Amino acid sequence: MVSPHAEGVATLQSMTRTALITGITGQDGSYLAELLLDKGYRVVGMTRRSSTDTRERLTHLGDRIEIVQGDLLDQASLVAALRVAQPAEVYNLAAQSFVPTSWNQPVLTGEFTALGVTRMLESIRQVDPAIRFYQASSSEMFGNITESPQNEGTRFRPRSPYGVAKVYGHFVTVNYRESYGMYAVSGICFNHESPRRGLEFVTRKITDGAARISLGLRQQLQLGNLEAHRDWGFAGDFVRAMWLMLQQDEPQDYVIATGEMHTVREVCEVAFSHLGLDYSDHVVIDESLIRPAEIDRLLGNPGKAKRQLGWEPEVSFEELIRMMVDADVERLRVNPEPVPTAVLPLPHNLSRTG
Ligand code: NDP
Ligand code: GDR
Repeated sequence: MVSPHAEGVATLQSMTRTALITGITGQDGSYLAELLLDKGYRVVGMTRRSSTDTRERLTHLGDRIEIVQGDLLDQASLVAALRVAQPAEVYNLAAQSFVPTSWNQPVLTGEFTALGVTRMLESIRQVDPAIRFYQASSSEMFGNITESPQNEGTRFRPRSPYGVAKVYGHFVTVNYRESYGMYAVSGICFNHESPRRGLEFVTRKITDGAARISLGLRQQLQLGNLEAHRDWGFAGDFVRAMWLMLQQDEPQDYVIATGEMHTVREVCEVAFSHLGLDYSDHVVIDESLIRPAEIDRLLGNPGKAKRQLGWEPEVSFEELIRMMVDADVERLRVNPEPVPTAVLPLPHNLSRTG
């Protein structure tokens, strides 16, 4: 952990700072906004125009945050957002973040998740190159792993259009740091989850499914590869690392992970047993959910973040899954909403959303 003194000093320094968060309506955006508000920041979130309200994860923050419109596809809107917000720090969390969708919409994924990073970096260079920049990089970049656990020096061999796009975003961030001396860093984050995780991602799909089954709202849960191994942590812990990365003397990239690996099957075991159920009575394998190119195992080595940032995760794997199950049971008890309409499978089984 960072020493109480160091954290206190950094908090004081940041009291009047403004942060611009892209992707503020997403899981991480909501936790990061909370963290920065607690530290005394003025928080401005960038959202794209939509015909429906996407700010569900932010309602509890009321008018404590400000919103500016902008889209990663439109550079002029990014320049305008920076001019209006005048941030000292930009956290670029916006992306097309669901891996299966990236096989169906590879070009759009590249536009958002790869070129969107360059558009934001160019906009910063134009408006105020002193702005500190955080890029949300991903363990998906490691793909077909060459060593385990993975660290900052491990080779990238991505296995999906999403992973490829994130590699581009990662290297262009490094490049702007090296080319222009900008404070631009990349957090190579392993999977992180929470009760606010999107319903199509596997942990939330399982905790929501187990909660529904326990309440008699459904009987079965369809899943893909139960043997996939991932290093899962709590999103609330991970956003602390993002902030710490922008408070250092020198800009550097860090792996953020728990250093523990579990299988999708273990997520099922913990979630269902927390509700007194046996997952094997309810989980069925749906071949269409198996990915065309799977990553079997990902395990991070957070040693550098621990040593240099004083960062450590505080929520264990079991605590995380139980927290998510409890939140889903509570939510569905109050409002037993129907299972969302399924998305029709397209050829090659590549379109199934969760
Ligand atoms: P989410 O999918 O929950 O949120 C993605 C956000 O990006 C949403 O706010 C979405 O807005 C926004 N967005 C998408 N496209 C655009 C666009 N063209 N212009 C502006 N905003 C856009 O992701 P997470 O919070 O889970 O993840 C945050 C970031 O971290 C992502 O970049 C993700 O790839 C990366 N990451 C996540 C990990 C995880 O385990 N959660 C691990 C490693 C990396 P809208 O509400 O309008 O859809
Ligand atoms: P991931 O997360 O692809 O790692 O990307 P996801 O939860 O979608 O999948 C994790 C693993 O679970 C297996 N799996 C299933 N996945 C989904 N979604 N639905 C299923 O039914 C299912 N059954 C088994 C998958 O095959 C996979 O192996 C997340 C995203 O947040 C990215 O944006 C981020 O970069 C990475 O984590 C790190």
